[in-house]
Amino acid sequence: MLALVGLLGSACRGETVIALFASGAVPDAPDAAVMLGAGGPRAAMPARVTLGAPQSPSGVDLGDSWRAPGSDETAVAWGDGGIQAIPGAGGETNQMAAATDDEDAGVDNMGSSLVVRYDFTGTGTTVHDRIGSADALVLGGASLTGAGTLELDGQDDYVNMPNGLVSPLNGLTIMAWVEWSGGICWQRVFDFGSNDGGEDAVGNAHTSLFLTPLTCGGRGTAAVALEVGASSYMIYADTPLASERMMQVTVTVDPAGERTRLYVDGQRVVDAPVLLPIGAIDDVNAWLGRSQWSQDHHFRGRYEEFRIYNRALSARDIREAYERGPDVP
Ligand SMILES: [Ca+2]
Ligand SMILES: [Ca+2]
Repeated sequence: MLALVGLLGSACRGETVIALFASGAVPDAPDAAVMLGAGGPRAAMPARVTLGAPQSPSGVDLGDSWRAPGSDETAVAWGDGGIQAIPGAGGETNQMAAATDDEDAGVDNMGSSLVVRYDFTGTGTTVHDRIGSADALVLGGASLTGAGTLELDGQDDYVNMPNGLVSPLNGLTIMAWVEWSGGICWQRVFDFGSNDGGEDAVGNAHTSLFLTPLTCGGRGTAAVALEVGASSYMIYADTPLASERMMQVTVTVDPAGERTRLYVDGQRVVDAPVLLPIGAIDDVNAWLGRSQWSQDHHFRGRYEEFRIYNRALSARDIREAYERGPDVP
């Protein structure tokens, strides 16, 4: 049995790459051990460190993986920051080899899983939820265009959604049609969480589930992240989101497969063996276009549609949704 444990640290703002961990059936590795590769890709023998010990490995890149001798278990580097373990995050053996392909796992009841839908129709500053009662409010001076869209100015505009939309969910899909106008890193397509400034304020994030079109630092790509205190799960795309073009972006968190995925225009661009702990989010600040962190800039661009589904949609579902377009749930 492989215990897949997450990593923590000062991710998000950190520069050091981190690791992931297998423990359990690895020969000579007690359950409390972390397998850490520090020798670059496919190192033959990972070093072992103790859970909780801060580490700043060098020579490790995101996506590097190692297989322990005599074991089917694989460790993968997948984040930034120091290393610590999250207890109780058990998993199946051989997670990497078992990477699932759900291309054919589409189902027909996508609509029944849709719990929040904003189409941004109308005028004024109320964004109506077309599924339930989770109406949202536009703040910062922006207002609905009357053309089924919302423009945010990148200065102070954002959308405030009701509390508690995502933390009760088991699986999750967040899907949006947005046109990003580019600009500085760490903008947010969405950010669900909390910070030390309190509700409706910004500060230092306590919890945060977000999608950024562009990370700061050397990587400079789009990323999905979940921060819980000092812990951070970062899942990177290979490129930033394109700017000046309307696109569908979709994040799924799949507890069954213990995976998080990012899709752009119906195509899967990231498939990470990471289960984001959605239930750990204190989502009192549920925003489009605004970060929990006070130093981050607001999103500049246009929203056409935003949806929350209460399960991880399949690749086929997401492709179908993309082909139908933003106005056809
Ligand atoms: Ca729309
Ligand atoms: Ca709130």
